[in-house]
Amino acid sequence: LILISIDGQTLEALPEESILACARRHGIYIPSLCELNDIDHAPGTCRVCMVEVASQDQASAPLLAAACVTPARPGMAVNTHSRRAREAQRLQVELMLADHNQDCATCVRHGNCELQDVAQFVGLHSNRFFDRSRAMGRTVDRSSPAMVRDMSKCVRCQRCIAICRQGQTVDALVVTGTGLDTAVGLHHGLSQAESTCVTCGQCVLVCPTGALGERDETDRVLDYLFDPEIVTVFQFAPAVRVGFGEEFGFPVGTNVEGQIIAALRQLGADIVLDTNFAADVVIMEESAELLRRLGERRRPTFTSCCPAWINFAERHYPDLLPLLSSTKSPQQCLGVIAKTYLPERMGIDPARIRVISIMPCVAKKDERTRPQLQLANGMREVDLVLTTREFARLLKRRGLDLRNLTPSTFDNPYMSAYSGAGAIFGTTGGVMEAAVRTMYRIVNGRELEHTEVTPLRGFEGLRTAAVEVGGSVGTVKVAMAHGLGPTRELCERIRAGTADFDFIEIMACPGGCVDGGGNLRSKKAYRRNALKRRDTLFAIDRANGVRQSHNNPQVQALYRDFLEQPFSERAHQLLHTWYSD
Ligand code: HC1
Ligand code: SF4
Repeated sequence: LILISIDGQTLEALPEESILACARRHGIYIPSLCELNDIDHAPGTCRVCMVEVASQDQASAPLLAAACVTPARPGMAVNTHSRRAREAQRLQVELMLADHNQDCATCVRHGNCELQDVAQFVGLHSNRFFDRSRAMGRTVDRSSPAMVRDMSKCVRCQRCIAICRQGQTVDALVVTGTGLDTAVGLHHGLSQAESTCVTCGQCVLVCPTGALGERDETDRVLDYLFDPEIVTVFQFAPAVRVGFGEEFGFPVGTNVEGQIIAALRQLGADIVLDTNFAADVVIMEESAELLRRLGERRRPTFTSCCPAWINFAERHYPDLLPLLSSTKSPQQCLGVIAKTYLPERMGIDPARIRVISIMPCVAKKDERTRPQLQLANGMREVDLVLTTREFARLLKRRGLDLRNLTPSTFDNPYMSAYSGAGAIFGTTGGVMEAAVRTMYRIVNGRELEHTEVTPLRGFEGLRTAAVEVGGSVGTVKVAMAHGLGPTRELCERIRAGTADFDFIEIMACPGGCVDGGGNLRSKKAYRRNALKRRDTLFAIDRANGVRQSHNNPQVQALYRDFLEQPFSERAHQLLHTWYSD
């Protein structure tokens, strides 16, 4: 038993526990900035968590110590807010702000910034050391179509390096320089676009300030909305409806699909469609493709709807690219269909259409700029992508509060209905389960008896299962990985020839899109809400009268009236693509 005293209270500490962790467990707040318990990160670099520590017998004078890296020892007496401790905490924040861009009012993290929080807590009212030229001389990297790295707002906490290196195993980021010139950069001095970064956005989720973020495109959306010549077509991803409500105070995992539709209409959207519809279309193509490849004994096939996974394959495992499914992602399929089939049905000039996606994802922004993802006339399939965060910003810029909106429903008769299978795309294992439901039907001519394929569900980083599809196909060996650490493990096994799978689902973000890198940012937290969001997706599936993609009546009409059948010449031309290193 380790007993210590913190602010006069005798408390029990766990073996190897730091003073900070012990205090937090007992509800005592010590300001901290660099550490992030959810990713086991306590580098001790910011030193905002300074406390005074004395031995209980007061044999020696108290020492100042950083609480995050000082283990609790029997008999310690810790004071978190003595004058000396408070002054040490304040000095650290003041030093940190000395070369920090102070344009807080215009920063995207304003009001949601951990640095602002600690500055308030320590009572810092002015800054004796601020050196504007040093702050503004830092790198702002805008080379990526998806992300911006603004080092004038970086506090060198190294959370981004930790998540990229240990979590995602991409290891794109590194500490550069020394002393006052210490910064975070890309390996070998490369720009973000040239580097091995895959724009998964996980570093954005853990950044405590506005140093990392997506490229903000809310103004461009407003331009489209206010241009009378343009027909705006919005789509939103499966996972957005279960993650977005939190920004407006709804409980975690609330389904706010109806409120999002209402908000888009209030914004002035001309047509509101659902990415879930396109997820059903993807299943039609991908199931047919998989069965065809199995017949040719080409295995395994990887899913290809996650753009950060595609980036990862291109930059880290280019030899595996031929194994990727050629079916485009739901985002892109929706864009293509909205610029071909939809205008034909609705009598709109396709040149007037702009497709805008709302995605819980940063990498979707660079996916839409891929040169191979354009229509034959050079039009982009998707014109703009907003992350969930930007969408929240957009609503606030227009004075809309989700809580004040009456939920609405989709009304487009061509591209907004979805099956339960399309809905579960947003969680790890969802694409696989949706594909199995349709493959079973193709092979056996009847529906799978147990629609919910529970062996495919779960949350471990890497899961495997054998699914009995029957007929000429027999058993299909599948694997599902989420997060790039487990993905790398699987890719290595495939390279080494020690993996035996037919079909592999990859989602680059741990948890899948429900915890994608474009989601709302929490302070001092990482990945706490994924399970509740996932459970709501499963509930949406269960409540849907149509559980299989092939039974979606609008998908059936699309094939009957336009595409003919999966892998028809037109389907191939519009809905399939290729990847190269
Ligand atoms: Fe996803 Fe997908 S599920 S990639 O995770 O295949 O972003 O939600 O929109 O395109 O449908 C994200 C989510 C999303 C695509 C679909
Ligand atoms: Fe690393 Fe992903 Fe951030 Fe790129 S976006 S630096 S890959 S964590």
